[in-house]
Amino acid sequence: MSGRIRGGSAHRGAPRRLLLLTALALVALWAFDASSAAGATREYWIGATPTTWNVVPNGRDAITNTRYGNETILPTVTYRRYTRGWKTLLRNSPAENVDSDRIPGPLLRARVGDRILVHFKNFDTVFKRSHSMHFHGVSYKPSSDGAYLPGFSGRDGEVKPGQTWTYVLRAGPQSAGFWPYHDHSTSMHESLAGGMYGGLSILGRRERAPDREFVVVFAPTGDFQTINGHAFVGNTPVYSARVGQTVQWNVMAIGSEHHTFHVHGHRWLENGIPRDTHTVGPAESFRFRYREDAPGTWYYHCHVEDHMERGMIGVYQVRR
Ligand SMILES: [Cu+2]
Repeated sequence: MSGRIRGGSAHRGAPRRLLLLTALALVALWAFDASSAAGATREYWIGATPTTWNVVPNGRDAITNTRYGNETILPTVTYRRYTRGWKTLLRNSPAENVDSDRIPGPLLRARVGDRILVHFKNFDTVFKRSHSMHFHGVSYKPSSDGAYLPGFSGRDGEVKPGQTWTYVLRAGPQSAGFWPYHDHSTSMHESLAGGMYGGLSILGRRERAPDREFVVVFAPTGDFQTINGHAFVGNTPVYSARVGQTVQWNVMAIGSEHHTFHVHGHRWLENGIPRDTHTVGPAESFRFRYREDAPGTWYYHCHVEDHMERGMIGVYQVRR
């Protein structure tokens, strides 16, 4: 009897240890999850840098065979990516998008839970204007709003030539998606006309990155209607993918007009409904994904006809 009791108590000891170990493991797992939930810190070094931009580098509209001269070249200021401390200029985009090295600005990537530090320096020694960065889709204090508000805003909203500012942003649960950023200083109007805008691509906490990711910014540039600052097939970005890849398009509009994004030969689901067009107004943005299954050379363009004619059209190539 007593032996059975002893035995029993000996057996009760083992489950207790097991329980304790399980509890410890659960606490460790929770702590690990909490630390990953706290997210990473992502740092970007960006400059507002004077440049000369050609809206139609090859000098022609290949569809109508119209020729253009020097009227397509404009001096401007764009957002450019640098190494730490603004030591060396980098390409804004990876090589897959050879056309958008200055317009749009660098694609800022993050994941829900991350903190994003954007170190900004104004290198505008040509026009000598103040500049700033104002971000959609993320959380921040007023000192990282980047908007000039007379009598209230600080240096974040008017970074003068030679000055710097660090914007502190947080990607929260409502930040997953594609969002614009742009100059919101006193020179906002000239800056937006000249290409000072870019995008944030934020993944959900456990969302997988797509195989291919494209950025399309609809905006007027000079007398043209442009995609990433360029007009007409042969100048606008040529995007490519392979059958079987997950493709994500990030689309936004800047300016005073609405645009209708359309890609040929493809459809995607929005709230379960198949779509092949989607309208974006000023500073609106959207993203969508599909698994590529349509080999060929296709158009993507704004479907507002006047905009198409003035350059808002590009090529998308899908290989087997
Ligand atoms: Cu349009």
